[in-house]
Amino acid sequence: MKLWGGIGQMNDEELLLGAKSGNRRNLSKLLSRIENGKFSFDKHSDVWALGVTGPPGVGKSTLIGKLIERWTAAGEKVAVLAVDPSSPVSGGAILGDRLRMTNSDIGESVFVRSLATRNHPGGIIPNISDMINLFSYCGWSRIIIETVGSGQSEIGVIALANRILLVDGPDRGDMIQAEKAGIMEMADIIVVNKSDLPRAKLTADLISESLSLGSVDSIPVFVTSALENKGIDDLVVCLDSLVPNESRKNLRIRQTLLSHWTSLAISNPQFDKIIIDISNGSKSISESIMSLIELIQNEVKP
Ligand SMILES: Nc1nc2c(ncn2[C@@H]2O[C@H](COP(=O)(O)OP(=O)(O)OP(=O)(O)O)[C@@H](O)[C@H]2O)c(=O)[nH]1
Ligand SMILES: [Mg+2]
Repeated sequence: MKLWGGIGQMNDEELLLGAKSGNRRNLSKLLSRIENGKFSFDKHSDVWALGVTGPPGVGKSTLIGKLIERWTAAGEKVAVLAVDPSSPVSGGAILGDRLRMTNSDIGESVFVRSLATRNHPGGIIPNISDMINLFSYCGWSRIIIETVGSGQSEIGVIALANRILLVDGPDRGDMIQAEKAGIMEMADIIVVNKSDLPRAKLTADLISESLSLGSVDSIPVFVTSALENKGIDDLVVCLDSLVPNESRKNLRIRQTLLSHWTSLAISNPQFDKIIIDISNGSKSISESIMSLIELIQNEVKP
């Protein structure tokens, strides 16, 4: 029998075998190896991944908690990747702990992993797609990625999912950011949460209206209260029957490509030096881009 401490010595194949048969510690270890660039897993399977994004504090984690309850009750295994969870109550690991504490059956079918972008150059976590593939390979049938905000790196992350849910609060102002950032174009479903507060319905109507004016084809807009458990069942039905949209696929690939490219550039050890070269006039922007391409090429070569 292996001692607990032995897990660090296990090779990738041993860990993978355990993770596939339900060993959470093995899965966790492999996720760390992926995060640290020590293991890659690009085996494609029929992945079901949902990106959940939206402005801070609109109730994304609370809503995800409700989705988890519904899905685990229906026999699904739900994995959550919480990128930069900021909510002390429901974010990241605490969400998982709470679910495990309240219902051990649910706990077994839920896996929550927090990822901090501050640990990575340029705020971009590489290889999240490998994590998604790994979850799927290990039998996790619902994979959720939560991000907050609408910066380039968040969009790059969310675009890795093949379904996107944009969550807004009852205050319309926040959503404008998402529109500007182009997240709305990638969203398959929009939810206005906190319907127990005034203006949520009005906000949903305004969003539907602005969608019908634009070029975006019909995106369902739901109104929910995660707090009062309202509107969740309809949302789950819609999510379950959602077929990944082909026309949005290229938009997502575009975002993924851009964020990976940025990540490669920023994480290059010469990046800061190149900036100094531009700053003191010894290199032009186009010369610097050529240098970067060359550096990246040499790095990527086996
Ligand atoms: N009134 C009301 N409050 C809600 C609802 N859903 C969530 N909240 C509250 O809103 C606050 C933020 O909820 P979170 O679920 O952490 O929101 P979030 O969008 O995940 O937050 P970040 O990850 O920090 O961006 C908490 O105090 C929740 O209890 C809702 O439907 N109605
Ligand atoms: Mg959250």
